[in-house]
Amino acid sequence: MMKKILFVCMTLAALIGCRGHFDPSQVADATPEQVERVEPLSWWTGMKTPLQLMVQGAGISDYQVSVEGGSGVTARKVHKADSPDFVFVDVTISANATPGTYFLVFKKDGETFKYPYLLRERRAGSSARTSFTTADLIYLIMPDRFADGDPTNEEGYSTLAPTYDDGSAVPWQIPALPDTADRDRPMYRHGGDLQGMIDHLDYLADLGVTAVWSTPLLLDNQGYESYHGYACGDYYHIDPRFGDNALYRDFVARAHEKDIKVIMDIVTNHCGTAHWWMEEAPFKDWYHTSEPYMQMNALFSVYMDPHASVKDRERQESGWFVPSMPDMNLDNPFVLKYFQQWAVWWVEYADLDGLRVDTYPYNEPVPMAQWCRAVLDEYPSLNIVGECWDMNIPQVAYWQKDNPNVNGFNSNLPSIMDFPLQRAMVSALCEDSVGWDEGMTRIYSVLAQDFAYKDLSNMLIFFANHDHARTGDILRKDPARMKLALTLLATLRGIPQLYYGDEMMFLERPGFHNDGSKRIDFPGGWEGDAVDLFTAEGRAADPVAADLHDYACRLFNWRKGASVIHHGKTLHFLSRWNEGNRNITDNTYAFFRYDDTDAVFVYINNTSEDRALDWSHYNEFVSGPVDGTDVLTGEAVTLADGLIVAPKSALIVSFQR
Ligand SMILES: [Ca+2]
Ligand SMILES: [Ca+2]
Repeated sequence: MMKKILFVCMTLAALIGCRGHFDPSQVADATPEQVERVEPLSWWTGMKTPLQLMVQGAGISDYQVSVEGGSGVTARKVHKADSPDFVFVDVTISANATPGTYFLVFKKDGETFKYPYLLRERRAGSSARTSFTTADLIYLIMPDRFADGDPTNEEGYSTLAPTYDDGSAVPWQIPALPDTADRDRPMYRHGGDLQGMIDHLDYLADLGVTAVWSTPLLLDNQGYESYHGYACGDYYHIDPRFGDNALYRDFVARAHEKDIKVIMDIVTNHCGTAHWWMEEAPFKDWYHTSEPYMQMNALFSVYMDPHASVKDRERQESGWFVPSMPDMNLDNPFVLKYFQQWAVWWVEYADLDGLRVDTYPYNEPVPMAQWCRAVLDEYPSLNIVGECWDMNIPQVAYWQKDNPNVNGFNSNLPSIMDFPLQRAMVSALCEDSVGWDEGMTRIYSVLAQDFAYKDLSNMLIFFANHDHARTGDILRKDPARMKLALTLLATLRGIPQLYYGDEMMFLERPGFHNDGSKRIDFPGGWEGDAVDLFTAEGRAADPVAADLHDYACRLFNWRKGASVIHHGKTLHFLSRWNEGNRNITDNTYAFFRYDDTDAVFVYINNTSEDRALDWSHYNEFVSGPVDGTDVLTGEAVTLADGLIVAPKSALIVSFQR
């Protein structure tokens, strides 16, 4: 079905008067053919990031471009592209520039037309915005699978037309959206959206969530499997099946009202084959060619391997992620600039609290490091976490800001995802064997390599995300093991991230086995769902979900106020000891998180038997019995020899030093 909605911005020109010699009423508005697109959609006064507009229109490179209206804004330089249908305009915005609507004026052989451009006033304190830290619990949502708050938008027609602050229409043609909604099919759209996320902010706040990372919400107009959003079709518009730009901003504002931060998922490495610029790109090298098609090799070692071949590096850097996702060429300075100001635009427009960068090491490393620096120049306290999916600790460490790499490379990326710890956690918790390197020893061994990381406080820890099998399935559908996973997430060093539904051990949808079936619909997110796990009444019908939810709720709400967990050091003990001339290993793990005044003792019993605490084993930290508080029950408890910890359970005790 092909429908087009044209937003022609006649009203803007008429709405706002201009000073100076330029009289916009005397000049024709650009038609959508003359100026099809200007990005960024708008900008602000008082920004550090220099503005470079991308203008698309038939034969636009034949025109001279100037800026009229207001004061203090000029077109400094116009760059031609390979295509005559694009120009890039460097715009100078002086310190005394006034906010309001300006006009891009295009002139050629006596022909003149104009295009309105909105310069907003920057919100006070914007550049000093703070971000997600170890004090947060990040909750990862896949919007299509979370909750359907607006059943009328499934075909891509938002209930809200995109508008600027002043109510005028944003010029955008909503493309035909071919992928259909069908909840019976895991790889199709299911209809979850921004309104659904807004509707359940209270659920998140009650759980102890203080930040939301959602998988991409921007337009993904691929014909199939578009629900995940990672094949972008338009970097400046929210997919109408999720809502629109204004609703995204509303979601952030409402999240902030509940002290929940919002982290945007950034994909610079690739777009989708249905992206508008795949019909005509500004430059021939805007993205890496698919002729011949080159598949990326997922080989991050090429950047630090002294023996790496050029061939392997080329495939890593320039190969396509999959045939439906063209690989962007960040070595083209206009592409890099495009993505730098795009990220800044979304932070500023939507009032974001952080960024998550997808497939980080698939981007060209040096331009991507410049991207990070540019974003952080604008927002020095913003946190950015990169997906560096590798199990090799020195290679993961390589990607963190200021890591002393032998080749001098500095990614400028503050935070990295701790994939080695993720694998250790799920492997350990489903193992009952007690070989030297098995069970809980895996976690001990991974954390023992923390010396490799530049900034431990910026390790993002998790036991699952949207690319993994459901942890409940891996942990043999055992709620007790799931509680241990939640315990580790809440008490180990770093910034914890929980994947939606893991608080209640969501399992893969039966009868299917693909990415979509692991990304199941949150029960209760759709009208008519048989079970509603968003509410206590609904959970009452599912005792396992209710019990796990209660456990997670206690744990994460306690963690919110436990600054020793946010900032404390770690002291951990290997559970292996001598018995005669033999080493005995045990499937337990004990550690302290501590600072000068407070401590938390965590003991994970991953065995199938009771374990009696050998408290004197830890006497280098504290000697003699200690009175503390059981974090899970709130009851007083004395840490001493012989304290019993039940099978497959955790003891978490906080005490004063
Ligand atoms: Ca919907
Ligand atoms: Ca790439």
